[in-house]
Amino acid sequence: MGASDPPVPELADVATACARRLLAADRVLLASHIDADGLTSAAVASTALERAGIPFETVFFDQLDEEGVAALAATDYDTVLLTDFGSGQLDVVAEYEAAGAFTPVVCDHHRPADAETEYHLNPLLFGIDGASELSGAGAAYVLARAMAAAGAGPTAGTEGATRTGESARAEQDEDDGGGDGIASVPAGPPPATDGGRGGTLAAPDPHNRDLAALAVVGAVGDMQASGGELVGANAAIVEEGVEAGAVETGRDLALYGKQTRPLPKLLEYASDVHVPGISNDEAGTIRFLDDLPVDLKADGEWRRWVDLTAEERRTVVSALVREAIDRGVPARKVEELVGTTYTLPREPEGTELRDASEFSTLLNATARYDRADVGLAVCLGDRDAALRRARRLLANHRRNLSQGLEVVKQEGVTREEHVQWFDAGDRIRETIVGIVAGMAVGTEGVDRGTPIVAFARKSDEETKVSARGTPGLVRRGLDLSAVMGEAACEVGGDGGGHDVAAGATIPAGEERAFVEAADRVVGEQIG
Ligand SMILES: [Mn+2]
Repeated sequence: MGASDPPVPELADVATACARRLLAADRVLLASHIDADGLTSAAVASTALERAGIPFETVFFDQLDEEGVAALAATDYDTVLLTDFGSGQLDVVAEYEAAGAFTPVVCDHHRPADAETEYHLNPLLFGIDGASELSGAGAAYVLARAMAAAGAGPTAGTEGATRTGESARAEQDEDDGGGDGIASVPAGPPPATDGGRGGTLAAPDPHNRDLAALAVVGAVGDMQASGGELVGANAAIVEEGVEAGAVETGRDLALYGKQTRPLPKLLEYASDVHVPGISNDEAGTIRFLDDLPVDLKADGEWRRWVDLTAEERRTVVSALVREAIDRGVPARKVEELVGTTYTLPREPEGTELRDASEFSTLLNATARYDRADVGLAVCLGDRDAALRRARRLLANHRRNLSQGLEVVKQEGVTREEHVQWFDAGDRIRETIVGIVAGMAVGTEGVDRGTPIVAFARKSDEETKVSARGTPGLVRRGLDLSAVMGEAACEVGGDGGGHDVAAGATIPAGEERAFVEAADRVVGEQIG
């Protein structure tokens, strides 16, 4: 694939049209979603604008509702670029467009509302799955590539979107529900810092292919690699990133935290594949590692996975695989211990930024606490104040998670026939209750073979619901997106998400009725 070929041919024409519209603007208001995918979307789009010399301002919303669109319309920007949202709100956006408030350029991967607009880049309109094949950041990357190509010289392009895509809906339940405010970030490049612009963006590519690194972080943060690797259009973007030297892929231990976690914690905290005697078992993990011919410490500090030699890594992986088989873990699960990893080679080894999955977690930690400005600055290369702040937010996030897990351990879960549940009230933040529920699965008293439903107080009027399953349950037919959608609908709420993780918002006081409905629907799916 050459640098001048479009990364996703199906989207080439619409991307070119959107790019030309943006390049013709005097200035652009960029609005994006507050989560890892939305932050990376904004970073990709704003870098492309900056490189094209178009002045812009960036704003974030945790939800683009009618009020939000009105706020965009109230500015005096004529061109508004929406990333990682906008399609689902197209009915509202189109009304403002028709009234002459602004020209929208929508770059999204969520299910479009029943309305049309001229500049609408969405994989679902072209038969590409927006839940597994292209993220918001990936769509922004397609746009950024088209902007580089259109800026370099005219390319032929026609429009003519047809609706052929399957509907999809992003997971709702990890959204930061913190407020309905609009978070504004100053226009232009990040403030100059002592270190200047660092990391991936320190070596700009004339074709914007270096931005693939951020697109990969967004896709991973959007849980699009949950099957073990990125596929479809995402994989094409990975390939471009590799060609540009901004991304590396490899086969390695598929556990979270290879860059930053102390070796025992890497294994102990791994929850995707449950290995009895190691997962959630501190003493067991140490015993397991102590038996291996690998030094666990260097200069009195725990070593991390990145500190191990290739030989040592092989030793640990084969011992772990043997242990898993001996402990009766099914072969299919054992295979999941090794997967495709996405590394950002221009970021320093041993930092969160080096690993796409750890990078996305760092971004989520800024987003969940209403600090989109911090996450964006890190994406844009600030390796000083913003990175320090992001790390503090992540440490705080981890503290909140472990306190949340304590709440579940102390209060326990209630078993129904097909689901188990707990109501955290306001003892766990509603923005993290889904993650806590996922972490609780497999701990004492919480069954791994049953979906878990968690409630947390959102406001006096509303309760947040999060549900988590396992890949094994999904293979048996569990679809929590449908469960959350149907059960929420029955009690006057709204829900959706992924098959393995989903969420809903319901009226306060309807928790019991919701559990009954969810229990029934899960029973229909896997009973
Ligand atoms: Mn997204």
